[in-house]
Amino acid sequence: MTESFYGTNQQIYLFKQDPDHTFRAATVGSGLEAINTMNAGVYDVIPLDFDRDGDEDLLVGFADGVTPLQLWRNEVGTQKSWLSLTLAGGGPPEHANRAGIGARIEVTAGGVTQTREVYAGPGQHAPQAPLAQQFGLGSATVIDRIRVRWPNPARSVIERTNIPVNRFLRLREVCTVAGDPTGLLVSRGGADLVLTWDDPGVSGLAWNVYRGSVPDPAGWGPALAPWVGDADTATPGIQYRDAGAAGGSTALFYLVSAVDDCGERAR
Ligand SMILES: [Ca+2]
Ligand SMILES: [Ca+2]
Repeated sequence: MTESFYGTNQQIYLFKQDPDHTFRAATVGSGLEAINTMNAGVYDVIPLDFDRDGDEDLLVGFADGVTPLQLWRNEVGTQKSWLSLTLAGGGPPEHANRAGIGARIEVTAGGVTQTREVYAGPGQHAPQAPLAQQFGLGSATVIDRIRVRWPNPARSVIERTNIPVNRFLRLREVCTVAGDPTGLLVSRGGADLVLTWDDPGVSGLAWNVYRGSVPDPAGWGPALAPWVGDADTATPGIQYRDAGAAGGSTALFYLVSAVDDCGERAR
């Protein structure tokens, strides 16, 4: 999506990118052509997710001096998968780049890698769009990898893998991985085993539940249930129900591990 400021054109254009990286015009039929028929002179277009549903809406300004700002709500963006990623730079206050300006982000999902750089102001007129980076992920159900290269002297890199789609994620340049759960209990509910642990009330925190048939977790497979949250707000703590597990004849061992935007503690 772009605008043309030159000459008397001053119109908005929407383009669709094809897999071969070329673009084709998509303005007609998008609804945005109504902006151009006003002939008010499109002056600035800022993509921003004002309603916090995960897709980019548009704030449109005009050059004629009388037409008020327009806010165009995206009603189709969340029909596909998405990610909203915000960076938080670390470091001492006098040297910090909290917004991560200059960071390079690569998001890989569904066999496609998208690259973004966080920047301040797009040039002429220099309006500042929100710093959250929106990624459209098509029909992907999981993000294979997020890679951030920070603009610090060492160009340090962080990576996160296997992250569910459709979420607002904040990644920090310097992180301390969340601790272990407290108050972990296993109880029997019919044929199921129910794990319960304390909810520390920290936003952005989720839990991976692992299960093995031997005591040493080193030999276990991937998480039985990744990114478990508090789905049942009526019951204190966080619950995970392992359906049918109580009916088996073998011993089961569980491990619950906190995972946040810093990743997960090694086990
Ligand atoms: Ca939106
Ligand atoms: Ca929307």
